[in-house]
Amino acid sequence: MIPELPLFPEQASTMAGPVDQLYFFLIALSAFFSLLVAGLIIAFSIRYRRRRVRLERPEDFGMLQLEIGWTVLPFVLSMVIFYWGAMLFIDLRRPPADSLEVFAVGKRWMWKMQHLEGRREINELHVPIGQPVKVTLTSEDVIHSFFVPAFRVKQDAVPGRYTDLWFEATKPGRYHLFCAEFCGSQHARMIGQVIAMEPADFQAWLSGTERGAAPVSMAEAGKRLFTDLGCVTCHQTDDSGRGPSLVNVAGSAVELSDGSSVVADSAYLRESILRPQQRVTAGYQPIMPTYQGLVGEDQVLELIAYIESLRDRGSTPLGEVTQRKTEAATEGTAG
Ligand code: HEC
Ligand SMILES: [Cu+2]
Repeated sequence: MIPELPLFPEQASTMAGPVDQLYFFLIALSAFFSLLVAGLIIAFSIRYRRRRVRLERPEDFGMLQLEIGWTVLPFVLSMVIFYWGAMLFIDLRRPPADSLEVFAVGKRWMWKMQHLEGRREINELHVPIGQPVKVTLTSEDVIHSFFVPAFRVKQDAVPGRYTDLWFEATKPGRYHLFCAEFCGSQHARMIGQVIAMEPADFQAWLSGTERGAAPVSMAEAGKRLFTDLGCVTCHQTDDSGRGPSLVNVAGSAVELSDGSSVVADSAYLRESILRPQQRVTAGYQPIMPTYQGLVGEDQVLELIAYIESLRDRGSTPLGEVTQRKTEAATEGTAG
């Protein structure tokens, strides 16, 4: 009747295996040297315990080969650990270009998730298996941390900043989601689930058919906010407004009034909405009001999704909402 005590969480992502291999290698290496050193201490203290005989020529004890050996071996081992760890880290830090995008906002004490297609969830994240998923994180209050042990991924969600992590789930199931950064009295209850589904089931879930009405996409929701908050009064689809046109701004280089330039990534767009005076676009007056406190982080994400959908290309009419995921995949290197 002893309850099962799993020492290791299930391996449910493509990264789980490689992360565990490095971990076990480090454990084995540490165990080997710990036992070696402990064994030698015991063996030597018996062998060289104090006796009547005095050692005659202590200067003979130097051994060049031994010196070289215990210098070179730790060096090689630490380089192996470094290379292995660095390669894994680089893989973990770089979401593949064809990743599905989802958004998670930490808030004491819950996770608010958004899908580009519009479905929202609290403390649950539905994802398809067999496809990389990039989670963009931020926080409305303090630092939280998005931790899915079965996927071997963990990333802080920092207020005022976007961070991200990615994973590719390998088998359907429900996996624990923890907040791994102490964030207040209810921190321990800031838990949720990542639900990995077969791609077809995920599509059905995403389009909301199980509930009837199709959800409003993030870009559509952002477009509504853009009207409701009065952004349209200054930002038109051409440069006739008091503010610059936002068509094609996302991902492009923006000239600033101090002569420098900046790539309009999501962090810049976010700052432009919440603290417009921080970096003023060249050729414009700093008249844009701040929206800090007026919009939540999830709404900022929707506004950004809308701005990123504003593309002036070929058949897409200005202001029409286009699909962002496919664009991100084809534009990986363009910015
Ligand atoms: C009173 C007019 C006005 C309103 C309302 C306004 N803006 Fe602006 N906006 C500007 C001006 C002027 C600039 C350029 C100067 C600057 O960077 O502050 C600007 C800059 C921006 C930029 C940076 C664009 C670039 O090319 O660097 C973004 C993004 C933006 N606004 C989004 C918004 C959003 C979203 C809203 C609504 C929530 C909004 N603006 C409401 C006037 C406005
Ligand atoms: Cu938390």
